[in-house]
Amino acid sequence: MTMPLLRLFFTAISLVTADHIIFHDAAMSRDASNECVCHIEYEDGIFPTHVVIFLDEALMNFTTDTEHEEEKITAIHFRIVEFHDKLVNLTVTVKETTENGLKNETDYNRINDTITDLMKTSKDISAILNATDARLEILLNEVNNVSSTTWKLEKYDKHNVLATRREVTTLRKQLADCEEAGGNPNFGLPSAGLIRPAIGSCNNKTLLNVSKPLVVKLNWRGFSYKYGGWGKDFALKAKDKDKFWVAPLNTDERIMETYRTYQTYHDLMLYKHQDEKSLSKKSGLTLIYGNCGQGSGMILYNNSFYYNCYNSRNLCKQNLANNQIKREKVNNAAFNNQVSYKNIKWQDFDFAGDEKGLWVVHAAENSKGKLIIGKVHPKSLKILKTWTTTLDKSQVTNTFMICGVLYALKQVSPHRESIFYKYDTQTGKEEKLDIIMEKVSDTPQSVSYNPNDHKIYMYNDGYLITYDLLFNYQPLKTRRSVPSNEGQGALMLSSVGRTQFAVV
Ligand SMILES: *[C@@H]1O[C@H](CO)[C@@H](O)[C@H](O)[C@H]1NC(C)=O
Ligand SMILES: *[C@@H]1O[C@H](CO)[C@@H](O)[C@H](O)[C@H]1NC(C)=O
Ligand SMILES: *[C@@H]1O[C@H](CO)[C@@H](O)[C@H](O)[C@H]1NC(C)=O
Ligand SMILES: *[C@@H]1O[C@H](CO)[C@@H](O)[C@H](O)[C@H]1NC(C)=O
Ligand SMILES: *[C@@H]1O[C@H](CO)[C@@H](O)[C@H](O)[C@H]1NC(C)=O
Ligand SMILES: *[C@@H]1O[C@H](CO)[C@@H](O)[C@H](O)[C@H]1NC(C)=O
Ligand SMILES: *[C@@H]1O[C@H](CO)[C@@H](O)[C@H](O)[C@H]1NC(C)=O
Ligand SMILES: *[C@@H]1O[C@H](CO)[C@@H](O)[C@H](O)[C@H]1NC(C)=O
Ligand SMILES: CC(=O)N[C@H]1CO[C@H](CO)[C@@H](O)[C@@H]1O
Repeated sequence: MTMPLLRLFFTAISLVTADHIIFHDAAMSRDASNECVCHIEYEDGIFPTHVVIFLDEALMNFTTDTEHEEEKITAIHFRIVEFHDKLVNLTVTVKETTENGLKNETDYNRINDTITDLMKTSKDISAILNATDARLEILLNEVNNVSSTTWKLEKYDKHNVLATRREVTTLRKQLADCEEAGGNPNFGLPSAGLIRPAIGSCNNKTLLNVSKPLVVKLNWRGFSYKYGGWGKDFALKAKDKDKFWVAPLNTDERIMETYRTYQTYHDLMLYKHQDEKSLSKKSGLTLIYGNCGQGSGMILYNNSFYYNCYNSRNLCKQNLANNQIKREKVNNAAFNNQVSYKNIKWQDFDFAGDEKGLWVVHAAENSKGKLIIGKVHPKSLKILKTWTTTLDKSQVTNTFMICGVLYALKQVSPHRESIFYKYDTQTGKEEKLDIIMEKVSDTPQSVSYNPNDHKIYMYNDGYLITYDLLFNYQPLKTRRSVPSNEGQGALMLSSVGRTQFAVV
């Protein structure tokens, strides 16, 4: 008798905002070959992405409006001080006049002018106050509207997550029941199809596919800040692994002058409680950029921020705990936009953090622009070992590392990239592949893998985006008494984009 094989079908059918899972009503079924089968689909547009975009814009508007109102209030303050001074002077003059009498017409005119002036000032002030009141009321209404929208969003979100969890639990139970009914000798062990690849392990962690993109947010500086990077702490089991960072470059698309970190996803979503680091220094009237970053290859790794130092072939590292900056030169490395990625400026160096540690990707003056992978010592910033690939760095849009394997991207259309190449630093083997990654906009300025949640973080023309990963599943020999060819290709859903909202 052949044992029933457990299978989970995963069909993604959405465009950009795939974020809700629908489980088919039909009870767990068995197909012709006696397999337990259940279907999962992603449905488009359930999560109100448009509401998030509206909140983004409203928040941006508030910041501008509030600054505007503050300016007006400062102006009023000065006029009131002036009014007060004039009033004091008038009181003195009137007192003198009552004591000594009016001497002549000049005296009288002087007092008359002062009174007229005061009346005019008082009118101006009340007009400004009146206008400010009205404007403040509108602002207040808008704040109320936004907070109720935010509240709705959160409420929606919690329900969605809970519902999804309930569905997953039901599904697990159904699969277990089905497996048991088939007399599976592994009964009692977790269902094979639902095991996620272990965080930190590199056992057969071969990338097989990526999900649709999930647009998390626009960066905090706005639409015009098209270059930059974002993500979490990419060091395996980092102490603060839920901390987010967002680092938009200046609009010159070169200098990283400032970046922000957020302790929680909630804070990131609402742009709240940020810790902002400023890397430029003022000297008199000029700004000094020596400690600033250059290009979009930065990452946060083990609570330090790693980046290419401005105008140099140095690697820089800022310790978030004490703000201290350390730098180290990479001899012979191409720098200052000499060998960047394709259609991306100033990214001569690209950091990555994975299960195996800290990496930096670059090219060298004497490597004819070939992409070099360097293993970096996190403390000393020294490059411990390098691997030279056959790829032209300038022909690749971006790269990321998983378990010491470099994956490289190239553009196939404005909304699609292909992961077309990989290089294994363990074996020195290169391979071609073709995994399509959809984008919301043309250019992926920064693409990084996070070993702590198996997601890819992309900074896509100012939008912050994540992808879930599908790894190849290798059935364990002890798990099935009858090995099947089909098991080899079965997909495993490593994690679902929407679960991020559970952090709220
Ligand atoms: C990756 O998944 C998509 C569906 O999201 C599918 O159309 C595509 O064929 C898959 N690619 C590979 C290489 O399996
Ligand atoms: C933001 O301001 C712009 C310009 O004044 C306006 O068109 C837009 O509706 C505002 N957005 C929100 C969400 O208040
Ligand atoms: C008040 O009187 C003093 C002395 O006469 C003069 O210097 C000052 O400018 C006056 N202030 C105003 C606001 O007119
Ligand atoms: C008016 O009286 C003031 C002193 O109170 C004096 O300084 C001024 O010269 C007089 N003007 C005329 C036109 O007499
Ligand atoms: C007082 O000043 C106002 C404005 O300058 C003028 O219109 C008015 O005629 C003056 N009054 C006298 C009595 O001069
Ligand atoms: C204040 O504004 C209201 C309407 O906005 C207007 O009717 C009133 O005349 C204004 N008062 C002043 C002193 O400008
Ligand atoms: C709140 O904003 C939304 C989106 O612009 C709008 O449709 C709605 O009418 C607003 N509600 C109030 C009470 O202003
Ligand atoms: C992170 O830093 C701590 C000390 O601050 C160290 O013990 C740990 O090994 C580091 N982790 C990685 C992945 O480098
Ligand atoms: C570490 C590990 O589990 N490696 C296995 C990966 O899969 C191949 C077969 O596809 C095995 O031969 C390896 O032992």
